[in-house]
Amino acid sequence: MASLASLARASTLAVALAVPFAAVSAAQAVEWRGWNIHVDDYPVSHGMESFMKEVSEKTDGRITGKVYHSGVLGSQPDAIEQVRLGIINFGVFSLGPMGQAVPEANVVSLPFIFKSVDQMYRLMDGEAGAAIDAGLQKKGIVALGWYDAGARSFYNSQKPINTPADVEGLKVRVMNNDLFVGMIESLGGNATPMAFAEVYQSLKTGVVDGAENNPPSYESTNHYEVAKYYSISEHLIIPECLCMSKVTFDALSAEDQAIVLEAGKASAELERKLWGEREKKSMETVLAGGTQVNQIADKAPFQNAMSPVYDSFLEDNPDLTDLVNLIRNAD
Ligand code: BDP
Repeated sequence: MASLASLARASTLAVALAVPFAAVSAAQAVEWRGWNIHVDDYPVSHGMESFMKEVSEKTDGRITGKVYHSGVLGSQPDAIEQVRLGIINFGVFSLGPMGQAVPEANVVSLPFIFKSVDQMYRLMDGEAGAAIDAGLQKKGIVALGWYDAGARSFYNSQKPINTPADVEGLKVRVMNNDLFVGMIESLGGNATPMAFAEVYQSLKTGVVDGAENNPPSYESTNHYEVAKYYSISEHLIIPECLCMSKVTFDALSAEDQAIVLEAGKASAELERKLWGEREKKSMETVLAGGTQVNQIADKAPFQNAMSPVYDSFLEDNPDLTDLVNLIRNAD
C-alpha cells in the first residue's frame, strides 16, 4: 500500500506535470502565472503588471498572463520552489528568503553590506548582480531585473531602539533565513522566522514584539497600527528580483527571450522610480497614524555586534569570500 508520504509526493508530481501540460495544450496563447506577495497598489505590483503587459503586447498576445497579488499563490519560500519547478512562471522575490536556496543570493542579506541604496543599484547592475544571477540560474531561476526594496529598519510595540541593548530580550520576527536569526541573536534578541502574512496578527497579540522592514511594507501591511516605534537602523538593504522560471524561459524562442529580458529591465526602471515616491508617502502615512520615528544616531555598535554573522557565513561559504569582499570593499 502506498504510504501517505508517497501519495503526497505523487499528487505534488501530478500538479507539477498537469500545469505545464495545460499550458502546452493551449499553445496558441500561453498563460503565465505571476506570484506577488504585495497588495496590488505597491511599486513591485505595478512593475510586475507593466512587465506582463509589455510581454503580451510585444508578442502580439501569443503570451499572456496574470499577476496574483497579496500572496494568494502561497508563501514566499513555497513560491520560490514552484518557480524553480516551472509551476509558477515568474515572481518578484526578496533575495532574503531566496538565500536559503541560493548561497550567492545570501551575500546581500549580510547586515550593513551595502553602504547605501545607490551603491546597491550600482553593484547589482554590475559584477555582483551577474554573480548572483549565475547562482540563481544554477537553481532554475533567471533574474530579469533587480527591483528596489529600500532599506529595512527595526520596529516594535515597546520602545524606540537606539542601541543594541534595546533589542535585548525583544521577540523579533524575521524572514525565513538563518542569517537573520543569527543577526537578531547577535543583538541579544529572540528571533522568530515567520511568513509575512502572519506578522500583523502576531504583533497585535504579542506573539512577537517587533519586526524589521522598509517603510512601504511597514505601512502597506498596517503593521504601524500595532507596532508604533520605528527606529531607522537601515541594517539590511536587500534587492528584489523579478525572477522567471528557467523552465519557462528556456522554452521560449530567442526572439521571445529578448522581449522578456527587455520588459524585465524596463519594469525594474519603473519600479525603482515608484519606490522612491512610495517611500515618502508611506513615511507620511505612518507619521500621521501616530508612529514614533527615531533615527539611530550611531550605527557602529550595531555593525560591531552583528560582525559574527559575517564570520559564520564565510566559514560556511568560503567560496563566496570574493563576492563578499567585492561588495564590502566597493566605494
Ligand atoms: C518585504 C518584501 C517581501 C518580504 C517581506 C517580509 O518586499 O518580499 O516577504 O518584506 O518581510 O519588504 O517577509
